[in-house]
This record gives sequence, C-alpha cells and structure tokens, in this order.
Amino acid sequence: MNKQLSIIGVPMDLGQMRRGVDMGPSAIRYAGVVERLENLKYTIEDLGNIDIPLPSKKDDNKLDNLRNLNEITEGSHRLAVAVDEVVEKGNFPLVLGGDHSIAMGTLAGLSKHYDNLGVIWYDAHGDLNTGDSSPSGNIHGMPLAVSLGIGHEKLTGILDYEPKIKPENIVIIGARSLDEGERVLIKEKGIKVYSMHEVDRMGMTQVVQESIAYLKDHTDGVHLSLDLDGLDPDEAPGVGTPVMGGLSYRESHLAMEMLYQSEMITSAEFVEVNPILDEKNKTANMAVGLMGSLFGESLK
Ligand code: 5AB
Ligand code: MN
Ligand code: MN
Ligand code: MN
Repeated sequence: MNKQLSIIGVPMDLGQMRRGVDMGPSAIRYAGVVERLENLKYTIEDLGNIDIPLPSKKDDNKLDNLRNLNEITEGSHRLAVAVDEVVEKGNFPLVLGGDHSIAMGTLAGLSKHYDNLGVIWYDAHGDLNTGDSSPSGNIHGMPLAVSLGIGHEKLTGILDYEPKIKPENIVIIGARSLDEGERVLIKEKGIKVYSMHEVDRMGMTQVVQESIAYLKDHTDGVHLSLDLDGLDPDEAPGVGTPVMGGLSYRESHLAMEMLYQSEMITSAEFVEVNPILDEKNKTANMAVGLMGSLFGESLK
C-alpha cells in the first residue's frame, strides 16, 4: 500500500434532498481518521475541503430531471482537479463525502492516470441512473452511469474526456435496490454485480476473492467507492437512503481486510455519511473503522 495519503473532504449535498450529508467530512474527521491512519504508519496530508457551490435559488432546477446540475458539475470539476494533483504527485487519494455524486469528480481525476481503472462499488444501489431513468432526479443515483459515459454531457464531460471507466472493470457489491433502468443497463453492459443474494449464498469471502481475481488480470489500479448505505442501516443508520437487509459490520471488515491483502487498491472514497441522521456519530465511526481495515489495521 502507498504510505503517503492525501485526504480530500467534499461537503456535497446537492446530489440528493436530505440536508446534513455535507457535514460528512467533518464527522469523519471528528471520528479520528487522521490519528487512526497515522497509527498505521501512514503519512497523512489533509487537504481540507473542496468548495462546493450553493444551490442556486432558480435552481429548484430539475431541468432534464437533474437536480442542481450546474452546481454539481462545478463541484465535481474542482474535486477532479484536486484528485488529479494528488495522483500526479504519487499519493493515495482518500476522498470523504458528501453524497455519492462526488464519485463523478473522483473518477474523472483518477482515470486520466490509468488505462484500465477498476472500480469496486460497495453500495445498496447501482447508481446507474440517468435523467431519463431516474425516479428521483437526484444525481447521487447516477455517478456510475456518468462515469461510463452515459448521461448528461455536462457530467460525462468533466475534465474533457470520456468515458472514465469501462463496464468490464466494475464490480458492484451489496446491491439490493436497483431501478428498472439500472437493471437494463447492467444486463446490456455485462456489469458484474454481487447482490445481497450472492453475498448470502456465497459468503463475503468468495465474493471478494472472485472480485479480486476478476479485476486483477485486466486493471492497472482499483478504486474503492464505498457508500455507507451498503451496510445494514442498523449498523450504519446515518445515511439518506437506507435499505434494509444490508452488509454486516463483520462482512464489511472482512472485505476491507481482504482488499488490503490483495494490495490492489490505489484510491478510495467513503460517502453518504449524514451526521444529522446518525446516532452518536456511529456511521462516521464505522467509516473510520473500515478505513482502518482497508489500510491494514487488523493484519499489522
Ligand atoms: B446512492 C435511487 N436509485 O436514483 C435514485 O445513495 C436511489 O448514492 C439512489 O447509492 C441512491 O434516486 C443513491 C432510488
Ligand atoms: Mn451510492
Ligand atoms: Mn447507496
Ligand atoms: Mn444513499
């Protein structure tokens, strides 16, 4: 694992409608992320937070069923530039959300540096909607589609290249709430999905082993995009779109430990932590604990 980490906070809440997720980066810092990783002998540079535009007042803006399109495009662009700089100087980018729309910016900044960036999407949802298929108009349900080059050109064109990633380089883990349009896209593009059904049947060990084997051959870096709602809401209640029947604490730590051992993760983001909806910062603490495992804590 790269021992030089750069933390980037992204106080973004424009991709969905519950207030408070913009405070996710503060809650995660408060939960002790820097100290936790410094204890594992990483050198941490905290770059602070990206400036996110305020929602424009005219912008009850659901033009094309894309709420806050312009502000999210601007914020994503700023994040992409910051992530690009971190990779450029050889550090590991660790991005703290904010709602999951930020993944568009993270992947835009990352993928310039890879021919075949792999992505592990740890989430209850597929985040594969477009303005046309979305039931909500919330852009946090779209970043994986956008990164595949599917969606509004303002979003797919962040940093002026597309697509950012290829369908065969994606693994989704923990899915249990997919919209109709997302199911169609998954079939059409042949995206690898380990839904809760597969996790239950195969166990997390085999799911992660297969994911690693699948990505190992043909990727030159792997980004972990971890939406805290991938976990069960009993264990991670501070999320805006909870779905029952999620991944457990133990399964999630096991997954992080195995990813650490695989030595293939080159960047990560932890998103959707909403301290307003949380119980005593439980979800931010969960995020920091999972980072501990991802960076080798239990195996040192
Ligand atoms: B999250 C839903 N599919 O598009 C939609 O939390 C939920 O980043 C999206 O995974 C959830 O609005 C987005 C119904
Ligand atoms: Mn998500
Ligand atoms: Mn989700
Ligand atoms: Mn969510």
